[in-house]
Amino acid sequence: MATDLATELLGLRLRNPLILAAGILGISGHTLRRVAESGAGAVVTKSYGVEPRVGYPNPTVVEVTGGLMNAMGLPNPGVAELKEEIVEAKKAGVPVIASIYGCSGADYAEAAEIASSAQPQAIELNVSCPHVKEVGAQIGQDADAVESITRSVKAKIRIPVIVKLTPNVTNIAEIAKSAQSGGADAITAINTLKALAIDPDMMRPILAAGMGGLSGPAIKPVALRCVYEIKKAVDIPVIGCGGIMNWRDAVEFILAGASGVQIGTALMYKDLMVFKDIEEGLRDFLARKGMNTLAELCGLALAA
Ligand code: RRO
Repeated sequence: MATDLATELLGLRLRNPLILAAGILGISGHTLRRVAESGAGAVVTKSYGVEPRVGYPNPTVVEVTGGLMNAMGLPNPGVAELKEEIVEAKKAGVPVIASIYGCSGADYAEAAEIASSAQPQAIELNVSCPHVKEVGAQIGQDADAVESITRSVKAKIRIPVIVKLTPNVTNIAEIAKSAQSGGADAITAINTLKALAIDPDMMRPILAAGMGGLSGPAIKPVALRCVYEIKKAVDIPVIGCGGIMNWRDAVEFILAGASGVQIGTALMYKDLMVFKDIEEGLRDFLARKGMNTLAELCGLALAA
């Protein structure tokens, strides 16, 4: 039997477990389609809310040791605009996941309902942006809010709901359990880590918004720890996200129990080839280990 990277996730069949993370190349259907055609197994859109948002002024991104910091401020044209982007993205033939945000259960439910009318294959609830007040990590740090928002969304839509969590909490496993109690079908772990960069010459924070979210290789061990802790606490699938740059990183997340991995910052360093590169590396790794499927690898490190 040949090595097969196909992954069963949320009742969907992904040709491989490599998913474009929210926020990178995800605002337009054309870029989503390009990413899908470059080898991703599924793609996640930028986070959309009920109302349009301009986002923060520049600078919104800065490179730091070990990765990038961003404070984009959720720029998006409003979820009503998402439909044509999803229609375009779906032409590539891989699952499209719509990321949405809000500031209350009613808000999330409305955004989810509008987004699902565009027929994405799943919805990802962003309850974890580290630097936009009221619509981000403030929700994701509150276990009761995560549970009730998830429940409100599940009551409104039929497609699978993924909840993307923030690492900026004391006990991420408890938050994951709340998402599961609210009816989440899967968890994505993690969003960016709240961080600060200061320019010594300017004597002020570099990003216009002050604080930002750190992504990239610097956060990989934190993300891996979160996936491991969550997987031990819940029964639903976990999607790993945070600093995955190559096939070895992807293998580590799968060993920690991830059923799929999201890739974002690596695109800034490695371009769209990253999906094919990681796919090839994963295939070779499985063959070297005498395994045929990713399911054989998933969670093996949890027993240790
Ligand atoms: O738009 C952003 O500034 C942003 C979001 Br919504 C998020 O979820 N995570 C992040 O690092 N930045």
